[in-house]
Amino acid sequence: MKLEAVELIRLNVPLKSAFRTSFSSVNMHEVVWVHAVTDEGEGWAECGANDRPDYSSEYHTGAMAVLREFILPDLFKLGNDLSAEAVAPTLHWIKQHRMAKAAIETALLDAQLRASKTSFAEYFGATRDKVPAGVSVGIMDSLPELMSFVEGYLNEGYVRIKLKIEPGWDYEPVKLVRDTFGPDLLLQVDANTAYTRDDFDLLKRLDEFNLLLIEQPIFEEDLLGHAKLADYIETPVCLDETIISADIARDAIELGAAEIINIKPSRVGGYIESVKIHDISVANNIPVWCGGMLETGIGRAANLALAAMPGFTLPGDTSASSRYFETDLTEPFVLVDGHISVPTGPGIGVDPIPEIIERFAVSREWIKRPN
Ligand code: NPQ
Ligand code: MG
Repeated sequence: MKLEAVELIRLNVPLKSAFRTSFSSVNMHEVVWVHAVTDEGEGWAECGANDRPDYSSEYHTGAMAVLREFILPDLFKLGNDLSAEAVAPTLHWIKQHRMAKAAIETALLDAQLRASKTSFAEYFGATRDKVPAGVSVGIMDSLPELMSFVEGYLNEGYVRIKLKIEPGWDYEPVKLVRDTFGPDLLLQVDANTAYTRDDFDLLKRLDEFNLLLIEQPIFEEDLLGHAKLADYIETPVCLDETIISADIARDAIELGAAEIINIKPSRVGGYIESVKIHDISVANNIPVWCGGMLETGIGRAANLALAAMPGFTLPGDTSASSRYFETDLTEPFVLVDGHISVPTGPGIGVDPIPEIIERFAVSREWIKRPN
């Protein structure tokens, strides 16, 4: 395969309701798409970076710059020796920038698999044609507002509720949701690193609610702190922001810092590394689930294929398009009896809708193979 050109598209997609976490509150989802044109066909992918370096060190304009200045020049140089599998080894000299790397690796994987008429699900060895859907519920201004959203999602059929927490918004909302919807509700929390080692006793109080897991309670680089917390509380500790590679996943598991792992392909450098983390986790009996970055249909399609792999034994943040958007930029992903169907078509299995791209695009830039 040979890379001919890449289009970087910036899109501003309004959210149906504000999404507040311990690190931001947004009502517009700004996203970058990577559209790869090769001699074997075209591929599409979504960059997981936010517009600000708040979830991770990466952000839109930074990701576009590293693609433009370092990543794409190297991939053009590969000529016909390019493949999705060649991306990570070729770009190994570039430190971090995993979300930027993941975006081009995924777009090339989409082009490669569309050409070979293979779906992402087949490429990953997925074993399910639909996956159970959880939903991530942001921090709200009041408990009644939270309850109305949670009730709405349960009425839609979501099989698992994830509550965003932060100091001052933790024990009460969790207690109210557990007491209101009962002991059988699959319930978990996500702190996005909002607590410290001084909060262990506060976090231990959440043990009374029989949560599936507590996600990323403290600073992402504090592996030992998560291992100590895992020893100190009953609720399983799940890592998100910390797990940026298969090597870190292996160490976190060995240290006892990761009892469950949230796999986000963009965060770990792509789907090929995600499969490695899946395999390491299965080998160590560590459950994994597919996390989300508020993806549009282009990113959501690929995540659903990954979430259909055998080791993804917990419901993911693989929610329906309607969780975030009035209008998605591909055919919408719809919740049916708490599940979402895995695309079966070649590559990611969905196509962007040109007129909707036009509605939300704020910039489009082509980077062509140098002569
Ligand atoms: C998480 N995802 O699991 C992330 C947090 C996140 C579904 O909770 C814009 C603003 C994009 C906030 C992407 C979910 C975001 C965002 C992800 C929060 O930690
Ligand atoms: Mg998280």
